[in-house]
Amino acid sequence: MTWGMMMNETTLTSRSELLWRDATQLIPGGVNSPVRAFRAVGGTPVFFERATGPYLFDVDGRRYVDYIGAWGPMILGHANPAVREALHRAVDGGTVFGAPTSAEVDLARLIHEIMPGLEQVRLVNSGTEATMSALRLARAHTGRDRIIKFSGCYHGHADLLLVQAGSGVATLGLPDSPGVPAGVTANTLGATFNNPDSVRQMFDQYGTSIAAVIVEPVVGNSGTIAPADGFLQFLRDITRAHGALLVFDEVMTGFRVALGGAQARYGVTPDITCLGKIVGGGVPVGAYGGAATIMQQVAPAGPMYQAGTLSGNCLATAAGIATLQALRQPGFYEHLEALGARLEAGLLKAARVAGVTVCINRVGSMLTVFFTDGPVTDWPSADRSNRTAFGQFFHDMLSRGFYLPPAQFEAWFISASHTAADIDATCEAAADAFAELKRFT
Ligand code: KE4
Repeated sequence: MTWGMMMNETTLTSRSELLWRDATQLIPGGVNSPVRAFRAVGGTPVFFERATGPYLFDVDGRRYVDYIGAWGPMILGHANPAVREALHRAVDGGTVFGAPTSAEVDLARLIHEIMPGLEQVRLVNSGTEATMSALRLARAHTGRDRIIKFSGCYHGHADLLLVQAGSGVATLGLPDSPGVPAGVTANTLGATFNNPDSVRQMFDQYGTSIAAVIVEPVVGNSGTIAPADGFLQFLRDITRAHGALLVFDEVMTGFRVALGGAQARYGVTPDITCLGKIVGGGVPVGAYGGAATIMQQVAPAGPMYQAGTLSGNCLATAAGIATLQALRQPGFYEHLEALGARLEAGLLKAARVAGVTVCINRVGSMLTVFFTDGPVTDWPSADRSNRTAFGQFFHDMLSRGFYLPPAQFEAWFISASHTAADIDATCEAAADAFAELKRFT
């Protein structure tokens, strides 16, 4: 099969092409979130009409094994029966009241039980809202203005965080988005993940004016990058020593890399935790939380303002509660770990046999295949990946019925609904895709 034939095969999704033509006329870039537009890999995005378990079905009825999982939320798999039942029950009683409900208390209690460091938690509607609010809170609590973030980490699209971001910003090569005034990012300092000296330099220079360090404790938005031994504890120690707050952006890692998130997996408790994705079970939910002494700053308990019409709505709380309850089942994360290890081993073997150089980083059920020799420990090393090779691999796998994130700098996600047979079929397809790639490079 030639590369050209593969492209024809991939783009042989006629209804997708028709829909794409309308979408690009009516929606900026044809999508409601940039990374979906295939800009990094080329070709026409596939339009989907339904999903169940680990499978997506496109508008032409083709089935794909899904490794995006809606970019993280679908850890149980698509259309999970318990989540559907909870949503059906909720929707029959009304979707949102704009007034307190018991389900909001139940979800807050569940989050606290799973992540005890969140003595209090505020629900919002997206990960962006969670991180934006968390940093406003850190500034309010400390009375300081400066923030440290890490290159290649993406924390949503709030103005102050669109600096050296990862995910779609890195994919689209948008160094710093237009429309963000210089004054807004002037207090956002950039450091390098897994590089303590880059953080020390900032504190040496700006120590008493730094309100917080925000970090993806396991980076997902440069592709998957695990913290080096001791790095998270180093951040915990240096922020405490300088009176700054440590903010874990666990929008992706929360309930993903362990039930209690990265803070449980690595035994480091931040001052503020940001959540999203899984906590909503596929319905828009974000959250931020921490010690009551800090959260008491948040209106109406305190002066730091943050609000949201649909925060804690009945559908969000129903789906979130059903999802978190399912994650607490014994053996859930052991099962995900086994699937992740199986996929990693199978992909490494497939690449080795084909003679293709890749570096695979994995933490539990999130992983990334970098087309570089590695190791990949930070954004600069991730950035050396061969984007063209990734694009060819992506389209070959897509044509074989496997839907990977359409960008090198993203994480693949495995759900509890994936089977060993799905994993093995993925590795078999990858063996052929790597072999094809070898022919072109
Ligand atoms: P949302 O505002 O998209 O709900 O969350 C922003 C966010 C915050 N923090 C982390 C660690 C995140 O990964 C995200 C969003 N992740 C991207 C994928 N890398 C969402 C996909 C998209 O942008 O369409």
